[in-house]
Amino acid sequence: RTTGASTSIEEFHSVLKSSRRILALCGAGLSAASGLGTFRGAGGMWHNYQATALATPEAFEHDPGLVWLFYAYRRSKALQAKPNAGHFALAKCAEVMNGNADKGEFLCLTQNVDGLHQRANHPDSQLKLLHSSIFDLKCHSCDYIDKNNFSDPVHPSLVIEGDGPPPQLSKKASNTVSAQAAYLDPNTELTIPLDQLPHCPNCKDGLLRPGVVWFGEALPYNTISETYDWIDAEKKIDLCLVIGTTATVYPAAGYVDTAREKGARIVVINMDVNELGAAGSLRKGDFLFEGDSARILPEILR
Ligand code: BJW
Repeated sequence: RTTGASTSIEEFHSVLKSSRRILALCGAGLSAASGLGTFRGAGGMWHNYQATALATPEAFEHDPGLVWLFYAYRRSKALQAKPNAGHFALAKCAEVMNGNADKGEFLCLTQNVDGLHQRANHPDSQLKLLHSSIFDLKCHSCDYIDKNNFSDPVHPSLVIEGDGPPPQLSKKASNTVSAQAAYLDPNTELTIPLDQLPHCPNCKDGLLRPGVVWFGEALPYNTISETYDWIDAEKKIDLCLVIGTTATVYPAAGYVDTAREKGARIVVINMDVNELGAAGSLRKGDFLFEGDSARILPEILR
């Protein structure tokens, strides 16, 4: 599926030099070198306890404490992590190209919610958080939203002990099939009693939840519309960098095909190129760099 793609950094540099509009789609693999787990594949943090069981509104409605523990753990890990050389290389590229008519435009679409792009000083206007931020909290019942809440623990009942995921998650995960079945059983006990979970300071009634985009939920309206404005501009896209993502979750993955339709060469940077969705079919003119994006991005974006 990757036949014909070039692996030459030299060749890439000469294409990069003449590129005026660059789109990047980032995923969890970009933050792997910062010590944060991915979702799928080898080392996928949800490998044992099914993404779909934890990242849906239905899961939250069924056992909010379990879902909160998953997010409290990831918030805490993200706060301890530092942006890596890949985040910095992207931020620098965006800054150099930003607002300079001669040098072109760079837009980074990230599926990551961990805040590491922002901490690498990626210019805000060149960064779209497709799945929002793990540091936003919102009410599950009313419109209340608390943005950039970096408190850790996020609530006294959500203290994360030790280094690994909370044991409640591992227990449910011991066998993914039966865990899923148990999970859907309305008679299972709640992981944390409702009155001990964070509640909305506005309506008082509703539970607070992580402000991320779960399966079945719409992506933030402004983010999508600004992304389409950029992509649909009457201009060619020269390059589409697909970094550390399986490109299997939509609509994010669809931007790779759209960029291709707008003339872009696809550039895949991934540790494991065997299981890629929308970015899997590379052809002549495309590029493929297999390995850690924290090592590859600084080399290719030099
Ligand atoms: C390295 C590395 C190293 C490792 N260096 N590489 C068709 C069209 C449109 C939608 C759909 C569709 N079919 C189905 C849908 C619905 C659904 C969907 O896409 N499902 C798919 C499973 C098929 N999509 C949705 O529900 C979306 N919403 C939607 O469509 O709304 C419609 C709507 C409109 C109007 C009203 C209402 C609804 C929402 C999707 C939300 C996804 N959310 C999550 C959780 C976010 C919060 C959180 O973080 O917890 O987003 S799921 C999870 O997957 C997370 C990620 O951002 C996302 C993508 O994962 P990613 O980043 O690719 O990670 P991995 O683990 O898959 O890959 C890591 C890669 O890194 C691997 O390739 C490794 O090899 C590599 N790697 N180390 C470089 N060091």
